[in-house]
Amino acid sequence: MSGILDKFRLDGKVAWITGASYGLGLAYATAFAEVGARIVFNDINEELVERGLSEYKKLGIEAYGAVCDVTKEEDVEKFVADVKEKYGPIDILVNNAGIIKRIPMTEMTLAQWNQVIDVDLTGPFICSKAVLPDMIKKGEGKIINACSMMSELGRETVSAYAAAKGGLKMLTKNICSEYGQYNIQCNAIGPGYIATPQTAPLREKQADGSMHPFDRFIRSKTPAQRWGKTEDLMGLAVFLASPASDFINGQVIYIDGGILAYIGQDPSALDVSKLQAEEESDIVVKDE
Ligand code: NAP
Ligand code: GCO
Repeated sequence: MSGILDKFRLDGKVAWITGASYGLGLAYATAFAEVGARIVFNDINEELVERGLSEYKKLGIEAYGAVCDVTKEEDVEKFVADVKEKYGPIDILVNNAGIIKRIPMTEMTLAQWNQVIDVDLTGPFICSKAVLPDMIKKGEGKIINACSMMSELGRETVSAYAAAKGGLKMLTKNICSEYGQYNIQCNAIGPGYIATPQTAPLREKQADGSMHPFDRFIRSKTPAQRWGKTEDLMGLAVFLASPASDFINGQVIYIDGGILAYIGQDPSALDVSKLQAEEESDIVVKDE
């Protein structure tokens, strides 16, 4: 009989993490590699793929990376076929690639709305559809979706993102419902506010050196009073990708330092002097 820790291993499994050149995707991939998986990833352009490949090399991980837009079905089918030819069928898919546009709904164009829905909701549909037939044949498979606080909560300026992440929660439940009979588990990770480039605009210091009001706000909403780190998500990712979670299906598990459990405190009451300064390296603002 194998021990409990063996159930968390991914030896011989092919794990595809979408949009995994940096940020949360890189963290998931790093964790999977540590427990034995073969890592394959895609990203939206050559520059990002190169950046990813050099990150994995630095970490001692032999990863396969290629350009592939998750919103383009032909690109995705080609990526999946190439991986199958090189390493065999994909055992684990993490639908990690995502974008956000922080624009008030009345100012958001239809094109901007569609772009967010395409990447954050239709992308996971396309990628899951591409890997499911081989998972069904094999009689096993794991799909992990990147949900969000916005799968449960609304907030000003993120209408398309919230609609997509709420939809992704239901796609998670539906994949579970349709394909659970083939020993395929589809669950989601719902990160709270994690320090990555995606959230850098919300943490940027003000011109006078003071905290960004949203930074103060989110710490006052988080019992842990800090932003999450990418490492905070690694354990759950391995669990959901591994046989240790074989009877968990259709769930969204939130890693949010307690945000969803807490009504929050008055932001002005936060003792800022006690809060740790964020790593400067996290504050790389991306265009929205
Ligand atoms: P990120 O830093 O923006 O990384 C996502 C990656 O996906 C980027 O490399 C991005 O490229 C790529 N991408 C964008 N569009 C793509 C497409 N059409 N095809 C392929 N790749 C594409 O995001 P993150 O902060 O690591 O977050 C990863 C996932 O977790 C996202 O789905 C995000 O919504 C979700 N999430 C993040 C947080 C958080 O606090 N950071 C919280 C909850 C949920 P570009 O850099 O060119 O956009
Ligand atoms: C925001 C967005 C994201 C968050 C995340 C929360 O509030 O601007 O919701 O930037 O990072 O998805 O889980």
